[in-house]
Amino acid sequence: MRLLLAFMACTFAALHVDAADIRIESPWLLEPPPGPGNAAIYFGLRNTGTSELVLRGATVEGAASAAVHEHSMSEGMMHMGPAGPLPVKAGGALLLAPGGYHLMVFGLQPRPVAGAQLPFCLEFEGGARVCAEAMVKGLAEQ
Ligand SMILES: [Cu+2]
Repeated sequence: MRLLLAFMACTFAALHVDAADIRIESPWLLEPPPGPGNAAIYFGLRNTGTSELVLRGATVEGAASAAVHEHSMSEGMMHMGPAGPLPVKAGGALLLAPGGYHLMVFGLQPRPVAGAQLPFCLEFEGGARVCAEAMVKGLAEQ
């Protein structure tokens, strides 16, 4: 019985993640150079709810695909690659910023230009989905 209760509590916690508890703060990206249309979106992610959030994936308007990436240093070189699902504690926040986590976007068509807004949606464990518009900045404004 105790096991069953624990299982039910977990299920409830996962289902209880509410889009209203998730804030995407100041999303932006640098205008991608001419070419394949790859870019990195940066933003703050705030969890105002009472259960942990787990960022699983994303969709970006006009993009072939998008994934959470992480920059890391090894042997004096900057590398980047896919990051696992990212947890954000209840009441906590996570910053996706240059040199760290970012939302990697591949194959953006048409290529967004400085001054435009790029719509995107984040997907969380439990099914919550939150959308925002990232501001496209020119090289001089970053
Ligand atoms: Cu990347």
